[in-house]
Amino acid sequence: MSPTVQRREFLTALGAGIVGLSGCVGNLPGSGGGVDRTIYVGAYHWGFVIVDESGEEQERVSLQRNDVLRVVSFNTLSSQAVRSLPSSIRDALPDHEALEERNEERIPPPADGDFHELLEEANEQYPDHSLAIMPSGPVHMGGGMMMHPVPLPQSATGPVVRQLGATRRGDYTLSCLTYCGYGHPYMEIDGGIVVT
Ligand SMILES: [Cu+2]
Repeated sequence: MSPTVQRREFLTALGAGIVGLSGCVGNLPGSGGGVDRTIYVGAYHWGFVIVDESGEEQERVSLQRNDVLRVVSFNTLSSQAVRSLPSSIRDALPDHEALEERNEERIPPPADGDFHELLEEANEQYPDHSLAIMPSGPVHMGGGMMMHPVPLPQSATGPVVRQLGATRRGDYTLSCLTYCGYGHPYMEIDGGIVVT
């Protein structure tokens, strides 16, 4: 099993039971103070789009140790959640065709069936995602920045906001822990956040 698969199974098995690791300070409504960086993370079939506050898409987010990161995450299929975002963020989101093209660049083609059909099927049958952030590489319980899986259902009425302390240097992976069809195993960004 790859480290990624192990990590996913591990987190899926423990679910929300792993509270208490450093870095996850949960939902702090109204606590705008102390945030060093805000990113918007859109989940789609089958990947994530990261947009910074100025409306620029980012491949990677670099943080300094001890920065406080605010993560605003949403499902790109959730029209209500998307509508509630600042317009600069909404405008930065690639359209569905552009996202579909990314799949073909990143994900091995299906042995039978084609991408488009599998995507339509996923949109209908598995429209929900989730987002977890965890240290890249094999599972370890040593702490570091961690965002426990937040559900990102298509039916959501708004984005989910979390704040994380970048307490430890390293690379962090964003991944979806909710089965969402053919491309689900590829729905992660390894090293999408780097703390230096
Ligand atoms: Cu997903």
